Amino acid sequence: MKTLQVTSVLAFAAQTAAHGYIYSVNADNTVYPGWDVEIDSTYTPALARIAFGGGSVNPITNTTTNDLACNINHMPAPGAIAEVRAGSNISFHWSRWLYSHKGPITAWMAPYEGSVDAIDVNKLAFFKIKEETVGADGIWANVRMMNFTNDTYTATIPADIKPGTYIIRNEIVALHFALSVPANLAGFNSVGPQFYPTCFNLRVTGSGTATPLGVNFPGAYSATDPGLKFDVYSNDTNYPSLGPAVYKSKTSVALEPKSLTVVSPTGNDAADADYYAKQVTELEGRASTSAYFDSIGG
Ligand SMILES: [Cu+2]
Repeated sequence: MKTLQVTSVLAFAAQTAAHGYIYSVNADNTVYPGWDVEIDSTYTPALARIAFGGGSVNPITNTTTNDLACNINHMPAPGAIAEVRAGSNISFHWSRWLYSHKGPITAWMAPYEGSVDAIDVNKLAFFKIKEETVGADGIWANVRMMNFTNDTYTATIPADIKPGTYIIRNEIVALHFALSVPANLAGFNSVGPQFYPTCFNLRVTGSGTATPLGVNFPGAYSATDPGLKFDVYSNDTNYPSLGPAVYKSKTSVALEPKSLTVVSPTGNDAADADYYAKQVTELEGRASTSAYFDSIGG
């Protein structure tokens, strides 16, 4: 039916607009722009970002694709780097996410050598530094993030890792369609897990020596993993985890307090005002689209 097809296309476009992205990162008390999918790609020359750019917010639905490492379009490579002290916190600030998209949220790090534009993200060895899944209260990581931590996900840089350059990867895995897709959404969703990763460029300082073993993306997950076949509509709170265990630092460190710094998104005060105004409009629009998709379970 023609009307139905048109509706499906519109719904697909709207659903794409509903997915969130990381628009800001607080790395050891310095706030960096993330990658604003609607705004950043409109600047020439490219803005210097700690994020791998591109801007796809679409789900990755395959555990064997190269896109699993740092998302679909991960160019341009970062033109900036965030300096963090081993043992400090890093917070990823997402635009409004979706309550329906239940699943684990993780953070990973991988060391690299040389220039960031020359690295092959599929050859990096990522170790997991944090995994949040479903709590004993039945509340999933995505819901916790939306309701209790102001849409931010925070991980701690392991205190004992060797100083140097790293890629940090924050990923939401959505399992709401892992086992089946409801009839009203079947036209534009396939059965299976969905992956939403983003990567950022870090320089870690400190005196650690640890070099945790890592895994590659793709490679870390398999479509048959119990953690990807999990029924998020059950009341089961024994989620089996996904991928390797979280790396735990063997040491702790007492860091001096550091005052908050905000990095300008454009390098120019007048242009920043315009940038932030556009961003607010964009974030509000996405929030209302997300709320609509939550209301229909999409
Ligand atoms: Cu989705």
